[in-house]
Amino acid sequence: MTLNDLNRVIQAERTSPVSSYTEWDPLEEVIVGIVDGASFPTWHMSLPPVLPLNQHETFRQQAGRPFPPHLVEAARMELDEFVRILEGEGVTVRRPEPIPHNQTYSTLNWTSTGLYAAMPRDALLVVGNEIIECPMAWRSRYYESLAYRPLLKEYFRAGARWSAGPKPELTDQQFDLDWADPGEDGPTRLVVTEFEPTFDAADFTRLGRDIIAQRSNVTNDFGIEWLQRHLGDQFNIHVLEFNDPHPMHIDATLVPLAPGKLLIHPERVTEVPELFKRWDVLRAPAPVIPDSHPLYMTSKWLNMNILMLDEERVIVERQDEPMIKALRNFGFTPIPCNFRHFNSFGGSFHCATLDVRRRGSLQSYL
Ligand code: DAV
Repeated sequence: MTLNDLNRVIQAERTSPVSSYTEWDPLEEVIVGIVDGASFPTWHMSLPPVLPLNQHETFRQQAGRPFPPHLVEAARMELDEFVRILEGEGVTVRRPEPIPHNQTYSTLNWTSTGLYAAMPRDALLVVGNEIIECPMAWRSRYYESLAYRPLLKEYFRAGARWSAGPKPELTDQQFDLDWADPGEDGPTRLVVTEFEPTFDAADFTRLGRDIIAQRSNVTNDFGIEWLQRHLGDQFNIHVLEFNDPHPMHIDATLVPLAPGKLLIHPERVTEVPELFKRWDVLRAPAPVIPDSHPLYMTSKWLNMNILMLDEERVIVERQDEPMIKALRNFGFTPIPCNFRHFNSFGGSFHCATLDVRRRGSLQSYL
């Protein structure tokens, strides 16, 4: 074997189709979710701690049935526009496979139907060249990662590392059966217990060697500890607490945009965390989604749930003029895309994507 051959072998071993350390390195490949078969999940006590109050009755009544077809169709068209924009910006876009979300499945202890494969950000976590299937706390999301299995197998074969958190049993012991709403001003009370590790990837945000996490109604200390030990000493997970009585997912609360630039929720983040003391901070402008627009699963602060294509370009909701203006003034180049109908399903551009590959290497930014 010549030295050239040897170099080629070493190079092949080093390349992985999965490689992403931050939320802002130049984006090369992304998974965009799909709304096919999106279905109201089987009702469970893990839902009310995070669903808007005015949706509880709808979710109880519609459990196991499809979301309204005209809303699903409108969201699908917006996803198609989003994909065209990403491809136009030079990003490779991949999609999951549709799976039957309204089919009843069971474990040894319980039965449920599913939800959707619209939010790859929740189910899968990319850290470096590794892609991790998350041990999600909702019974309705137990098999969600199956929609991504064809991609996971392909990435693994091409050199990525592929792993999964310990599959939780999600028995009643996993949930605080006495959970009662603490109210908007009450102390945060989380519905998930420490019975087994659970986490959603969207409770983590990546800044190279440092990863910011929050405990939430789906992410417990056990899950965060599992992830820290799994990732090893190269990474440092910092757990922060916010002024959010119903936490689920950090990506409408604390959003690192680029090195030294942080977007924060003006009410949930009352004081800039010590870690970010040297960063420039943008307080998110108030969201503009009208009250008449259905939001099944979240607050209106999805306006913060943006996707960075690199340290300048950022995808923003087309009708969200205050956010477009604020980001431009903060030094970014906003690229508008219609996404309000997709928002109805519980996320925006960050939730709807998983950045599989960004050009860049492991660095420290804090
Ligand atoms: O503001 O209701 C949205 C997070 C979506 N992953 C909120 C949280």
